[in-house]
This record gives sequence, structure tokens and C-alpha cells, in this order.
Amino acid sequence: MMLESNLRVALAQNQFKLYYQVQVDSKGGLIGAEALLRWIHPDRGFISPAEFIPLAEETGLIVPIGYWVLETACAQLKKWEEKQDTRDLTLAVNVSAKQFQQIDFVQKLRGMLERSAINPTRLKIELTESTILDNVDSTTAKMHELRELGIAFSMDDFGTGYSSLAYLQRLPLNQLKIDRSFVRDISDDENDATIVRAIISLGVNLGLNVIAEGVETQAQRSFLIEHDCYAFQGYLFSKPLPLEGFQELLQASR
Ligand code: G
Ligand code: G
Ligand code: MN
Ligand code: NA
Repeated sequence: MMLESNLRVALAQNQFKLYYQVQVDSKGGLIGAEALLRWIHPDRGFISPAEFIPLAEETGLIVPIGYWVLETACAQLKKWEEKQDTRDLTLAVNVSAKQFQQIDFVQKLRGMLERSAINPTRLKIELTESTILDNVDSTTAKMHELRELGIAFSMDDFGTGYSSLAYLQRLPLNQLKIDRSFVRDISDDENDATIVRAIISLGVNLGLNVIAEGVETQAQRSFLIEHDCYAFQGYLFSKPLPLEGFQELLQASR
């Protein structure tokens, strides 16, 4: 059974690790990566965030865990910035609602950016529709403050929530990320195909870039390109990798 105390120990004893999954353009060129949290338990091995994030959210531990993720992401960006061939990488980080809604989130993140001295435009925050809609006014205000600093925003799992078009236009977003549940069957499910086309044209019309996640096959990639989506993430390109593996992949692709 998973307990709150296990999560505290995990944080205290450095059992969390960031994995990195590439994001590519239609020519296979690298555009960035998403940082994905993993828990490597000394006895139980690899534990998926799908298993522990819900408990972390319930207990509020997602807040210190989330700051660890952001600190680690900033430190990694700093290292990448110092090398010619990784200088322009961007890194997307998932931030949960509970963390984004902390009253001092902007202040804390600003502190991290200053301490790490990274270029904030390399950092992208992925929020879900429900995070934003939970508390539209304060979330929008925070997004604007962070955007002033140069941070980019992607709306994760797009299409699964209840965003109204009015909000979408008001939010300082850079990107819509098409949820993988729609991508899975685009080639044979007419409803999913229609939804994906609608999301792409919505993005284009709002001046946002659109990325598809969960791209596993050439057929899915071709469909997306045919319908004007040119950024992808998924097993077709690479699964999420530990830092060493991710960096090897980068070197191999350049
Ligand atoms: O990487 P994977 O598909 O196993 O992730 C499962 C879920 O956990 C996804 O919904 C993903 O967004 C979430 N997740 C992964 N890493 C983080 C993280 O660092 N913070 C938060 N809040 N969620 C994460
Ligand atoms: O909710 P979020 O988009 O943050 O979740 C990302 C998760 O999706 C990661 O945990 C990753 O393991 C998973 N993922 C990444 N690429 C693929 C893919 O091509 N297929 C499937 N099924 N899952 C993927
Ligand atoms: Mn995500
Ligand atoms: Na997603």
C-alpha cells in the first residue's frame, strides 16, 4: 500500500527522478522535451506518477514535490544552456492545480529562475483545463505575471476538459497539447478525427501552436501533418528516458 509517509521519505531520500521525452517537428527536428516525474523506490522499483500523483495531490505533498521538479528542471536547463548543441532546448514541466494555486507560487518560481539564472523562455509550464477553470481569475493573473517573465504555457490534455472558447482567447497561452486519447484512433475513428481537426484549427485561429501527444504510428503522424499539426510527442519518436538516455538520443540526432 502506498502511504503519505512513503512519499515524504521519497522526497527526503531523493528517490524521485526526472525523465525526459522529446518533442519533434514534422522533419524530425528536435523542438524540446517534457520532464516527467518518476519514483524509483529502493524495494518496489519503478512507480508510475499515475499511481502516486493522486495521493500527492490529496496530501498536499504535490507542492514540495512540484518544487523539486521545477528546481531540477531549472538546474537541467542551466546545464543545457551552457553547451552549444543543447542551448536552444525548451523544457515543459507539469504543474498541478494545487501547486499553481499556492499564493506564493509566482514569487517562489521567480526566485528559482533568478537563482538558476536560466533564460525563462526555455521553460514551459503545462497546465490542465481544470487547473485553469478551478479559479479562472487568479490563475489568469498568475499566468500573465509568469508570461511577463518569459515563461511559456501549454494547455495539457486539451479536449478532455471544459474550456470555453472565451477563456481560451483571454489566457496567455502559447500551445495546445492534444490529448493522446484523441490521437490514438485518429486513423479509424471519425469522431476522434473530427475532434483533432477541430482542435488544430482552433489553435491555428487563436494563434497558438499545437502539439499532439501519444503519437505512436506513422499513420497518426501523417494524419496530423495533413491537417496542419507539425509538432509531436510520443513513442514513435521516443519514450520518456532518463537523462543519460535522453542526452544520447540528442547526440545521435545531431
Ligand atoms: O509519464 P506518465 O504518462 O507515466 O505520467 C502519468 C501522469 O502523471 C500524466 O498525467 C502526467 O501529466 C503526470 N505527471 C508526470 N510528471 C509529473 C510532474 O512532474 N508533476 C505533475 N503534477 N504531474 C506529472
Ligand atoms: O498527462 P501528460 O501529457 O503529462 O502525460 C504524459 C504521459 O504520456 C507520460 O507519462 C508518458 O509516459 C505518456 N506517453 C508519452 N508518449 C506516449 C505514447 O506515445 N503513448 C502512450 N500511450 N503514452 C505516452
Ligand atoms: Mn503533460
Ligand atoms: Na497529456
